[in-house]
Amino acid sequence: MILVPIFAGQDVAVLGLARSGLSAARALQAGGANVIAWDDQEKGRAAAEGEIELVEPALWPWHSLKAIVLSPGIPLTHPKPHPAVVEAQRHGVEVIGDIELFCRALKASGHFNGASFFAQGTVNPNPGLRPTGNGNGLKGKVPLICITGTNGKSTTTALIGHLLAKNGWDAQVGGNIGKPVLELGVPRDGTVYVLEISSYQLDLTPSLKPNVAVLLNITPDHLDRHGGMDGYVAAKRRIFARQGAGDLAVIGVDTPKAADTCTYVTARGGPAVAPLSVGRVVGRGVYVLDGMLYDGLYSPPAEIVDLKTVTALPGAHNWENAAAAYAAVRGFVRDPKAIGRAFASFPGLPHRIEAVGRIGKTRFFNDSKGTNADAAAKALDAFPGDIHWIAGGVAKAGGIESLKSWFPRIARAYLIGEAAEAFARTLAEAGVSYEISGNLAAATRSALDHASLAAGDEPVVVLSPACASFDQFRDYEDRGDQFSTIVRNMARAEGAAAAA
Ligand code: UMA
Repeated sequence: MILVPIFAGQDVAVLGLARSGLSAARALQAGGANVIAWDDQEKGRAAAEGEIELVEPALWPWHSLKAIVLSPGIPLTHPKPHPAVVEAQRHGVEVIGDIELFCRALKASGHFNGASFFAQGTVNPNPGLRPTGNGNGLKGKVPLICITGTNGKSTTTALIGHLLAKNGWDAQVGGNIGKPVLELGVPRDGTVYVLEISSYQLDLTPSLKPNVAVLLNITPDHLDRHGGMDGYVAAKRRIFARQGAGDLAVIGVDTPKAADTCTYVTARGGPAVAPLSVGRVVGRGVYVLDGMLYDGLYSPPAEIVDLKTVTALPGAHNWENAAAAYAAVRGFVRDPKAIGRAFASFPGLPHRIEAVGRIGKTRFFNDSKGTNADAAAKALDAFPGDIHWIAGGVAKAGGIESLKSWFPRIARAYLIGEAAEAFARTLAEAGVSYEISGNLAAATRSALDHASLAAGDEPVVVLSPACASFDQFRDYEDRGDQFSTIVRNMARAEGAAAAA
């Protein structure tokens, strides 16, 4: 755990007591703050019972509070701010998140390498940089790599952690990916913090200043929480807001809003900018052509790794993640080929087109992280056809309209959750076979029954819901775990071994 001593002896309130909030309350309390906390749900309060003082916001000492630490899932501005946020604003109390606490704690400890990790104006001036202990002169300064984007940020974050670890660094990976930042290890020689940061977290982290900031792509998502697309783009751009000379901005240019951001950051000046593309050559950037990753940061461009051989990164959508991860770690490893070699041992991530079993000729893939249409498109794109698609939950704006070009690959759809009726209408109009299965167990069973009878050799059942999970599950991980369990149980019942 990372202690947060910056509010020692002062009153701080924590709102929300799940992963982020509970870790923040503990880190603040261990750092000497007078912590009071609340969760609107009994379950959240129970988790802190006996450990943190529970006081409901109506009774908070607003005149002495120094800050409110808000969990990222609690509305800050839209659809409407949580009443405690309104009250905080009325009393001039700042509202921040756990990653802001992390940044301030590191800065206060003297560990934070706020500037000049890279020499000014260059992308990779220091290929000799190695973990401390090998004499790189960092002297306890800890680099910070932050990753955001609509899709692919967890895979990219995990991949960056993997590439660094394989090259001798103590990569501490956390943030939106699941492990709260304050639960990461304390800095030691060779530590690099690698944080996935959501748009919600960016809104709560005003002093964030990553040495390397990665923006993968921007497509519509979380619009209700940001009051529309402009608010969402503004939140994403905050990752670059405090970067300056000596920092690096890695930006995908294949979605228009991210490409605009690349132009904006370049024009504004400050960090060196490394653009990324899949499908076209970008000057002073990293790009992928037909699966081959090229380092074009320097001249002449160099072939680094054929991504088609990397089994844990299936589908072309992963090529953008790979390019971003390579660009982000390029300055940390002397030999670029050593980065290329490390891709092969990447184990992949659960819930992202994860192979979870086979029953007879039917293979099952858990892509529960496909919480919006764009992410589901990536999963549908990874298979040529004969797809038995399980979808539904809490729909995002636009539903599955944007997936029409993948509909010919779908043998049959199995719809669950609140979105089932709306998705059924879209599929019916396009002449796609579907059923409203209701729940995940019924959908998976029916998908197996239909897939077993399919004429093709390799039918696939893919859970890629294009929806949030909250109507039927705790979160997308719970949904994916339940799917894997259902598949395993069916395999056992069928007398078949569920082998990934
Ligand atoms: N709560 C209230 N009042 C409210 C709303 C919620 O008290 O009005 C309470 C809930 O009862 C609950 C807690 O707040 O106890 C939930 O907080 P949270 O939703 O922030 O959940 P955490 O477990 O703390 O997880 C958060 C991130 N969650 C969100 O951003 C929604 C996790 O990202 C992250 O992994 C974790 O911190 C550790 O950093 C998840 C996510 O879904 C994976 N992220 C979104 C995404 O990727 O699309 C942004």
